[in-house]
Formats: sequence, structure tokens, C-alpha cells
Amino acid sequence: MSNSQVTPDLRRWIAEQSAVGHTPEALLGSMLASGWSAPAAEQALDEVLRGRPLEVDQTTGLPVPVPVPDLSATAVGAQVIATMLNPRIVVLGAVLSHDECDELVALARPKLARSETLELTTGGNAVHEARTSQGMFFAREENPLCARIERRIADWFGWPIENGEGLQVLHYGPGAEYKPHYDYFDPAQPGTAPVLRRGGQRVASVVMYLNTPTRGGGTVFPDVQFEVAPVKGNAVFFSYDRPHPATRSLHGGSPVIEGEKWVATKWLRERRFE
Ligand code: PD2
Ligand code: ZN
Repeated sequence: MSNSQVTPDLRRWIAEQSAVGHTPEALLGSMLASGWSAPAAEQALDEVLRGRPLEVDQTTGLPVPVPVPDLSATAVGAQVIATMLNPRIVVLGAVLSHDECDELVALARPKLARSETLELTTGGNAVHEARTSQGMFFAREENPLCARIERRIADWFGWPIENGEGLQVLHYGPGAEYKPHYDYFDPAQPGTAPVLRRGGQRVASVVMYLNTPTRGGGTVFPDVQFEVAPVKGNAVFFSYDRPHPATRSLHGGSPVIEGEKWVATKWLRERRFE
């Protein structure tokens, strides 16, 4: 197929569908269903989508920088267990020592309350059925342990410590789960604007496992059928350059089947988090 066969209408359709989050695979499926041959459809998609920057802010149209872990042995002082490019996921071993995990649980335990989910329709917090864990937030650098962990994450992921929220600790008992969700704030919701004023969008998450549940409790990424085993001291990092499902950053905490699960989550923001 020559360039001339990619008509302006087709070009516009591919660009629009891609912008609202349809994957190239989904577009290919639609084109095949409407009678395109596979080679012609693939070439048209490649021609329109190749070279298109992925990291684009929905409102400004400018690229959004996200933390990029430097995985060279000297940069990250942990074991690299697994990596995925799209979505960007990095599973690291021995991010926290077992003593650090135990100390964080001991500091968080007395402050636990039923986890709230930010209610973006109103801007407030609300207890949500999708999240059956208990949780609490530390202020940034609230104590020497939090400060040490935050410094480590900032260094390893090349992201300023002040662009991070305070650590959140979650506790799941048997049967508790965190249904699949996105960690970014939905720009379409009215409650999002005040949240964004405190440091912009979330651009990455680091979930650290503070114990090893007896059974269940993995962190799952349903769009790419990827599961991270919850192992004490390990962590999963994932980034999202846009507040959009096209990032494939949908993720959840599977139900704990036996035992309990403790995690600490660190969210990284675009700018200084106040
Ligand atoms: O506990 C988890 O595995 C988990 C899963 C999804 C935690 C979070 N999200 C979170 O803290 O956002
Ligand atoms: Zn999450």
C-alpha cells in the first residue's frame, strides 16, 4: 500500500481512536472486521502512529516526564526481578530489609483505619466497597525510617523526594482485596482539580511488600495479564505518562486467601507535593 491509500479520513480516524485510548491492536481488529487486509491495515496504522509521542499531557499537549528507573547494577541497590516496557513495570527484590518492613508495620498498626478512596465526584474521601483493606498515611519524612525509604526511592527512580506523597500503609486480612483501578486522578471528575493543585498528577507508584501472605494477595495488571508475587521486602514500580487507560496501568490487589498482607505505597507526582 502506498502513502496515497492512507486517506485523510482514515488518518483522522486512526489518530482520533488512538487519542481516546484504543490500542493499535484494537484498531487493527476494527479494520479487519470492516474488510481491510491485514498487511494494508498494519501498514496504515504503522504510518499514522509511528513516531507519535506517547507521553502527552491531555490538557497542554506537552510530553509529561515520568520517573525512569536506571536499572544498571550500580544505580539500583536491589535485585531486578522482572521488567516490562509497556506498561513500564519493574519488580525489584530486597528494596527494604526485613527489619525495615517490621518497623514500618509497627509504626503504622496503631494508626490504621478502614481505607478510604478519594471521592473525585466531590473531592472528599469515602470508604469504598472495592477496597476492603485498612490503611493510614504517614506525612512525608514523618520519621527517620520513612525519610530513609523515601530517599532510597527518590535516588533509585531519579525523582525528587519533594515530588512524592507520604507513604501509605495498607493491611489486608483474609478475603480483603483492592479491586483493579488506576492510581492517577481521573481528569473528567470535578473533584480532581483541587487534588492536582497539590503537585499535579501522579505519574508512578511503588508498592512495597511488608510481609509475605501465606496465600493470595498478588498485585495484578489485568490489561497485560501480569501478576507480581507479594514477597516481604520486594517492590513493584510502575509509571503512567498520561491519566488515561491507554497507559495499561490498571492494577489491583488480589484477595488474600490465607494469612494477611501488608504493603506500603509511594506515589510520585509531577511536581512538588504540598
Ligand atoms: O496491595 C496491593 O497489591 C495494591 C494493589 C493496587 C496496592 C495498590 N493498588 C495501591 O496502593 O494503589
Ligand atoms: Zn493502586
